[in-house]
Amino acid sequence: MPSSIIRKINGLLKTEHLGKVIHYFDEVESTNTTLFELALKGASEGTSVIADAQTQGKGRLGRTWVSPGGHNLYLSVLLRPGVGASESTLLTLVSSIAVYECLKKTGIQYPAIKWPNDILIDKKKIAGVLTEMEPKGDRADFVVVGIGVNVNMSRAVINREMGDFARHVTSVSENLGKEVDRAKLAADLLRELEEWYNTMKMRGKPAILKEWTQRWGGLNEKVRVSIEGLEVFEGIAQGIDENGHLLIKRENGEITEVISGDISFI
Ligand code: BT5
Repeated sequence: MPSSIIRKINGLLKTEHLGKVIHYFDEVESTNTTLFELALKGASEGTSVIADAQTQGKGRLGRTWVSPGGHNLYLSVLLRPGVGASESTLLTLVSSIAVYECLKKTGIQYPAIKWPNDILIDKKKIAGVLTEMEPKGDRADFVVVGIGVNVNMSRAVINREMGDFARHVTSVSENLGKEVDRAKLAADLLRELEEWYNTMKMRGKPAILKEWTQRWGGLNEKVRVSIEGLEVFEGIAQGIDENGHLLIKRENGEITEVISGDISFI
């Protein structure tokens, strides 16, 4: 993704704030790390970092986001929402809705959100969101929203890059049967993110929880919950509570709240 992409994104961008300043790199360790440093130096809300490749792309809980150059979108956006630190998890839900909507508008028919931060198509992962927050007292000083979208990876590239979990991974081009313009996708995604961020600010938490749940692929699904790689228990996914925590109904009827972890469908 050459740096002329920034000019192209600027030409296509329909936002008021997000992405008005974009820092582009051919390669970084992690766009989230780069943007976090800019944020600590006082970068303004909406400042974004895009890279063609990441050498240490981050997932949650110390995991890796496989980030080869030439194919995908690795985007981080700085938000200064002025909310309580605990409210900032809402931004993961906001970002997941934005990715979902962006993919739909790109022509993908059946995306689904998987708790807490994955976007799947046919149970294969096409995108992931990693939000990182800098606290200031009991407030969030800022939140870095990192979004990775598999855009133009062919099946051969996915197999080469993703190794053992290639069968659980897909891309936009694999689903549409054609490549898409990464600059346009980036501009569209920034637009969606701004729209849903504004929705959060104007309509509040209940609206976001409702919109997220409508796009969630897990309601009433039987799932296995694991925390830090340990298989913990099975149950039926019931929904999320007001903190965005997943509610699982166990066999004995008890409801367990999952704050952080992974689920797989069974
Ligand atoms: C995520 O973590 O899904 C968050 C991914 C966020 C990536 C973006 S890229 C821009 C910004 N800068 C960063 O450094 N990060 C963000 P998690 O739920 O923990 O999922 C990680 C798991 O997804 C891995 O353990 C793999 O199983 C799988 N995975 C890794 N790379 C993948 C890829 N490119 N496509 C699909 N699945 C992948």
